[in-house]
Amino acid sequence: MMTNLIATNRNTAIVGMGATGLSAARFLSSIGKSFVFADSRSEPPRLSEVREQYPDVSLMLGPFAEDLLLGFDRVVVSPGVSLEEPALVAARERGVKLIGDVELFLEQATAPVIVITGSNGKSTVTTLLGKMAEACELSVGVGGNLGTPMLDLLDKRHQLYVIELSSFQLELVTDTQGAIAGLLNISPDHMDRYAGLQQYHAAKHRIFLGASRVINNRQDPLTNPLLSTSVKQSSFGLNKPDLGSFGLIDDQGQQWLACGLQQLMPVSEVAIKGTHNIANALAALALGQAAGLEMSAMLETLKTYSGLPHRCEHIATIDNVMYIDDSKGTNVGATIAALNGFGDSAAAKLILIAGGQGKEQDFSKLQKPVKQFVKQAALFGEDAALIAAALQGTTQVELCDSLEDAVAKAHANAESGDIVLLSPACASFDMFSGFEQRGRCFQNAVKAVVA
Ligand code: UMA
Ligand code: ADP
Repeated sequence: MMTNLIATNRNTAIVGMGATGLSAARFLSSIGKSFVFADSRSEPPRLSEVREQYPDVSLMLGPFAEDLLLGFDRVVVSPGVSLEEPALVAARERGVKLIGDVELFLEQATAPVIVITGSNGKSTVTTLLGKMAEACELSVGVGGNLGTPMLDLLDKRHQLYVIELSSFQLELVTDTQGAIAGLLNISPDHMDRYAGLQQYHAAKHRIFLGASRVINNRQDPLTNPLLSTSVKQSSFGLNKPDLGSFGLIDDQGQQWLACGLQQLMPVSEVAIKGTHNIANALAALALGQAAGLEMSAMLETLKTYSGLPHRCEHIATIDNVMYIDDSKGTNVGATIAALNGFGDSAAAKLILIAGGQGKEQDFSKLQKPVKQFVKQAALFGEDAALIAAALQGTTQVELCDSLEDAVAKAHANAESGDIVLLSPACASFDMFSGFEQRGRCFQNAVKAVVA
């Protein structure tokens, strides 16, 4: 059991004045605890909001001095700040307690909690599970890395929480306090923050610490939990399931979602499309079942839930050319899934728009699906040249000045039956405020070229 993180009236610093930092401030204020703020930026974006709401709270702004946090008992660290930051390393060495919003949240939550992580598919599975819980008429809090900070979800009336966790948020987690934990998949991401895949993998696997039930992807060995057999485990995958697990069964040429031997629903009736989304649907069923959600309500949800914006979202079909916005494809693994998701019918019909901040990824992993499916790659952004070098010899490459330029080039080259897919495999922060703005820019550019 975790020691009570908020009981004592201790000297607390909140590091980071973003969504998490502000939610921690609201939470601490609501229980009458004092705190100070620190942010390494001299003018963090929400500075005026903080000054207005917390006129009496001290703000420590600008690059962190190594001894900045030594005088505190406890530091609430925002996920965007690396634990390798020298001020945090020094604080930890001095015995200062570092915590994240996950620990504060889990200590307060009075309803069962489902926590979900993975390199890709987290937001889709989290949202889907939220809808499934609503279909079961439960009061449910849905958020975390998805958007709404989890501390803002706390509500005694909730009967369930569904929380998306990033590897950053998991770094300080030591006990998920009996949560139902799901690890969807692991492929390299955030390699600019981690020393290597091993460190990223270790952060993701912290989701299993202290969990009461665990669900993993049996087709992705990197998700295998290293746990004692006393913890109840089940799995999902796109192959035939074992008893108690979720997967696919072929029945006279038709694929069915299945639990063990039980056929649940034809795959063709699932509203979200693409092979990766069928895996997401199975993961949601496995997690939902572990939380006691009613199967019939979950299956009904799968028939209607059409997915989140900017995840393989169909934007328009013009002159028989389909335009797809997968702006949330922010790493190589996501883009590979998006390309494979169209299946063999898309061979040599895809025009891929990709690029942005590469986060030190290995783009050579794109070679195989690009060679198989992509007739042209229109590349833009900070690391376009790196991607072009990795794709050499696999497809025709166009280097573009901007996303608008990439859309114009794709439009000019597209023929009837082609698919123009924005799936950048990169972060967007070199040119945009985030993947949403990049997606909106793509959609506007599509409207502009076809006008
Ligand atoms: N920053 C500084 N100095 C600081 C504090 C932050 O430069 O002292 C920078 C960070 O490096 C980062 C930015 O400010 O570039 C935001 O960092 P933050 O920790 O303040 O982020 P929040 O606004 O609290 O938002 C976080 C998640 N962001 C990150 O982990 C970077 C949000 O996920 C999440 O929705 C929110 O908490 C609520 O839980 C976003 C994200 O990009 C969607 N997540 C990454 C991903 O999905 O790949 C992990
Ligand atoms: P996350 O929250 O983990 O970023 P999302 O559900 O927002 O995941 O999906 C982001 C992108 O990842 C999608 O646009 C798609 O390209 C890809 N993706 C979604 N689900 C999967 C999956 N199960 N496996 C691999 N890639 C996926």
